Amino acid sequence: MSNVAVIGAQWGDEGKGKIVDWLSSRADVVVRFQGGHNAGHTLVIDGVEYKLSLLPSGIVRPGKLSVIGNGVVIDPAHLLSEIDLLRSQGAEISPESLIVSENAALILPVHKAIDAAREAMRGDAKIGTTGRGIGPAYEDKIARRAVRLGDLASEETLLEKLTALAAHHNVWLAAGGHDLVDASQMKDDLLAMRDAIMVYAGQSWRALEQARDQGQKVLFEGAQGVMLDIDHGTYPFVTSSNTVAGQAATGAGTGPTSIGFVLGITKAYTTRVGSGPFPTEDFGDDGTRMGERGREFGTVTGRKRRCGWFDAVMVRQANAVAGITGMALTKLDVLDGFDVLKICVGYRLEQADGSVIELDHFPADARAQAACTPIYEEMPGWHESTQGARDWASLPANAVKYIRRLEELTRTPVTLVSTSPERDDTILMR
Ligand code: 2SA
Ligand code: MG
Repeated sequence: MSNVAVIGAQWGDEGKGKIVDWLSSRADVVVRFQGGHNAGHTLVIDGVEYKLSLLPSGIVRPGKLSVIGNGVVIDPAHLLSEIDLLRSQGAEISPESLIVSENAALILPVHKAIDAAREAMRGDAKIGTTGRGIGPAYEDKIARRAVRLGDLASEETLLEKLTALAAHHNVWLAAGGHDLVDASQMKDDLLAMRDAIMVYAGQSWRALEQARDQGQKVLFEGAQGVMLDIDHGTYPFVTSSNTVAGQAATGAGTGPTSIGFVLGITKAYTTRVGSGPFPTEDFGDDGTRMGERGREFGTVTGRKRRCGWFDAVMVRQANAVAGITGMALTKLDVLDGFDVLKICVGYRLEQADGSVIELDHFPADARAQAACTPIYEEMPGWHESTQGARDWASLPANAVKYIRRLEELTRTPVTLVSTSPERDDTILMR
């Protein structure tokens, strides 16, 4: 196995957790490279359920090195509580098994407050963020005023940076009638966590350099999905980081040549949480059935996910921009029992002059994205159960046809198919 990057190819929640766990059992190093605790995976190992949102999935497996790369935004209080929770469940977490990049930007309580205030201001146009302060923390990073993990080492540096940060944010907070933030209070709160957290501070690039020198296998663990990418997604209804495979290198401290295979996790239908365009969303019985059969509720915020048909136009585009080598098709069993399956193969878009054009790609403009209506191709469904299928031969003929058609339309091979949350209910293709 070469080094693998796992990327969600839709809007997150594609079922990365199971696949990442399966791959992390074969890797030596597991690294997160973007996002923060807005991600959420549930892993079930030997009957114990672990909920992870910031820590890499390797953390629950003895003998693996977990790395939180520089591209991640870290809420230090959350990091410590997640470590405590996993420890209480028996995971062994030590500075030998966990390295957190010293140049990762921190999420502070002020970021969470700004996230909430902005969402309230947006009203109906709200993005539907996870409310974790992710966006405002990335803004500060890009604006070069972020406090980074390594800054905790010096009380003086910390106070200096927090003073500048408070001065910046208080202007806006005051104007909106919000509570102001106090630099010295923030400094004291961070210093109270310093000893517990700094034992893990290190260089993610060095961990990857060592892995390379020792011929170890690295798994790059993506969060969210390509359509939530800050550049390539449904902007502005996106998260504030790059979620594509290119970011795996940048956000971990290595180069693109370190990544051998990019596995795109793709649900056999489509879901989305939060607001924003979703051309194939189904508001009728079919969407309801997908939501119920697929138990489509968010891991982080518990929100109900919007459901709809597979969008081959979007996934083809996602596969191209994310550099996806092969797809893992998940939750195929949720489609059991449908008479007819629809696949989106293009969009219709009405122009200002009333004429209608057809598109073979998802447009960049937000208005156009929202106005796209899907052009569907229909395929016969199957009534047999695919749940728990472990080999290609046991899939109904129509399920095989469906998968083959998705490969053609997205121009990407399906590398594996997942037929239940159980690790072994996975079909490896070719
Ligand atoms: P934010 O909080 O600024 O990142 O929110 C911006 C938008 O991004 C969406 N978002 C997500 N959508 C689906 N899943 C997410 N996390 C997964 C989970 C994790 C995963 O909860 O299971 O699959 O890796 C996630 N995180 C952010 C959010 O709904 C807003 O639309
Ligand atoms: Mg998830």
